[in-house]
Amino acid sequence: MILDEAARLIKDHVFLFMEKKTEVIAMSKKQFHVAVAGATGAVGNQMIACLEERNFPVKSIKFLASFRSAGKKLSFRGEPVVVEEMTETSFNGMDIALFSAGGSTSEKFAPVAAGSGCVVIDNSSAWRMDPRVPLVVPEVNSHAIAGYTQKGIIANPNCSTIQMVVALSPIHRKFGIKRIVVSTYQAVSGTGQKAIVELDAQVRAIMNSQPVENKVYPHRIAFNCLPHIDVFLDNGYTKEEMKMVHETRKILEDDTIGVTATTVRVPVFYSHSESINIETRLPITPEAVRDLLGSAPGVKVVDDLKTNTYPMPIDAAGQDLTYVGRIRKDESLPNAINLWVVADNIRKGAATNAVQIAEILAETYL
Ligand code: 25A
Ligand code: L14
Repeated sequence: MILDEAARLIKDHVFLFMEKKTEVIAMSKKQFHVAVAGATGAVGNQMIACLEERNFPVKSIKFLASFRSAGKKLSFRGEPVVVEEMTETSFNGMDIALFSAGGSTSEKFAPVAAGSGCVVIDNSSAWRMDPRVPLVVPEVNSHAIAGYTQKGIIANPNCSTIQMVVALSPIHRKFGIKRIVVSTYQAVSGTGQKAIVELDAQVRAIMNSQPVENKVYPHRIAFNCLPHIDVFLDNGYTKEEMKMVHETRKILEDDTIGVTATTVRVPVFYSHSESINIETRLPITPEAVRDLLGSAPGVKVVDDLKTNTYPMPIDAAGQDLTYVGRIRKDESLPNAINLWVVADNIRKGAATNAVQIAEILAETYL
């Protein structure tokens, strides 16, 4: 009894001490005025969730979208926040803006925000290849964030590129990747909220023998695959495929890497999957890759054939890690490996990556 009481007292004391300590840390931590542009969209929604979950040091929050959503109420840390229409003056007094409102919106408003002293972390493709704009995946090239001062903008890479470089960067550093051949199996959520609604509606219509409508994609996506993501370019590739080529080289800071991609839309709601084949300069084995990725930041190896264990979109959805499995030798070439890589395109592929960048920016540079 007495011992119990003593244990409780000690516990209370330790608890009190810990509480005091957290208070001191919280007080000494800088806090920031944060704006989320495109707050009502599929990615914006998860950006808000990530800021909450990761306890980002927010002093004030502002949710921006188009006039269509102005006046709508969202919540942040349990408090209601009214969505405002994004205008030229929205960023006055803000420190950091997370953008996910489409390419043309970013093109117009990111420089406006940066001009008013607010650092932009942009999720669109508008600024990614601008040499004055760092393109960042924190696990791979967080040092590049320092370059934000040139334009006040940091670009978040394309979702398919992010998960690929998280898995391949450790391999590239150790074995030198010569060439990447990648095919993607991309979820509809990449296209935004309207595509999530379209897949859902088409599946219901088909199961109920109703007529099927397609407005977002040029063909039905339910029970189908479309080898077509973003627009077609003059070289016969899609823009999504060429983003994977150019962005991978920029992030890995190596223009000698050959990349060829086929990007495919599949009827999955969340998480992109990728079949990746790499050829390396140095001899490589599946065991070495498994070892290396076993301790790589942001990666989880899920690869146990005996129990039919491999990464799948339904398991990756809602998670922040990049899952790698089916690691095996390409028997058609001397130094080559095949892998299967899966990650949540809205979380690590967009929102989580952007908030991770914001954390480093806030902690180290602001
Ligand atoms: O322009 P792009 O690059 O081609 O981008 C296309 C779409 O891809 C998504 C995003 O869709 C975008 O619209 N997206 C962009 N980058 C992405 C990425 N990296 C990405 N998806 C994944 N990964 P979304 O619908 O999920 O998000 C759009 C958000 O942007 C806000 N927005 C749009 N135009 C804006 C703007 N904000 C400020 N200024 C502008 N000019 C948009 O807000 C949303 O938050 P909203 O208020 O326009 O939409 C809220 C709801 O209204 C519905 N809706 C959208 N368009 C229309 C509409 N309703 C009627 N008519 C319309 N024309 C939607 O259902 C939305 O939920
Ligand atoms: O970030 O899946 O460049 O339709 C644009 C197209 C994200 C995914 C980007 C899609 C993308 C997207």
